[in-house]
Amino acid sequence: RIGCQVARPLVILRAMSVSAVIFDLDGVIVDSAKYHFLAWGRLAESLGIPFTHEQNESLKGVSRADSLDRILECGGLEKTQQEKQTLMDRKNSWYLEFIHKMERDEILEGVEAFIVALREAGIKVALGSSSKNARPILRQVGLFELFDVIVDGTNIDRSKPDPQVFLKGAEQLGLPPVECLVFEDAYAGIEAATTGGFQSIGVGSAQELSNAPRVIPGFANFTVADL
Ligand code: B16
Ligand code: MG
Repeated sequence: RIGCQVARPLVILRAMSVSAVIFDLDGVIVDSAKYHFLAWGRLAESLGIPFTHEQNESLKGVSRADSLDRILECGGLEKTQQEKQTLMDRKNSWYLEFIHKMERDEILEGVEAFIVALREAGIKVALGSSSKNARPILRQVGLFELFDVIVDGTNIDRSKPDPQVFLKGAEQLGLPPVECLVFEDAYAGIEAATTGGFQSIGVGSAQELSNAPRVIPGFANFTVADL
């Protein structure tokens, strides 16, 4: 009992200190979710499977392979591994057509200024994305150089809600998860952060991110002092 009384204030103090911020990419830094929706929608249509915005919402943060499995399951279709690879390649080539046309004005409002302010405040900045296209997207919109650490879909074998992407980020930052704050737009991403022992803030709608300890609509009026 005495041990509990001593430990509790320490935990609270540590939870409040933020030494690094780990950003998700799709839906937090850029709105590429709309391009995933268009590309998956086109693939689903070609297979005769209806694909809605609600389904797209449930694929946020989920890997390409797992997303395809969920879509095929919805349509009651079974494919071989080779056929699945062909379908994923097709979807990705359509997705990349959109990504290659992305402009800097597709960076979500306020997030670049917030990242710059974090760096000025001595807080490290990392990316934790399930996307295998994360590095090209960051380069395309001119944000690549702002990140101290990048972990993406090419570095992990388990996508969100597994915490692997964030745990690798913390490891590369040289920090314990509790000192890192994750910004996420996906329910699966908040789950990953919580399971990994990270602090987290949801970006988007409080209704969709009901598992997040705190939710902000975006970075438009958000400053380092608000952390
Ligand atoms: P790719 P995030 C995730 O990125 C997306 O939210 C998810 O919709 C997508 O399926 C996944 O990346 C894989 O993307 O096909 O580009 O490898 O939100 O974790 O930054
Ligand atoms: Mg996301």
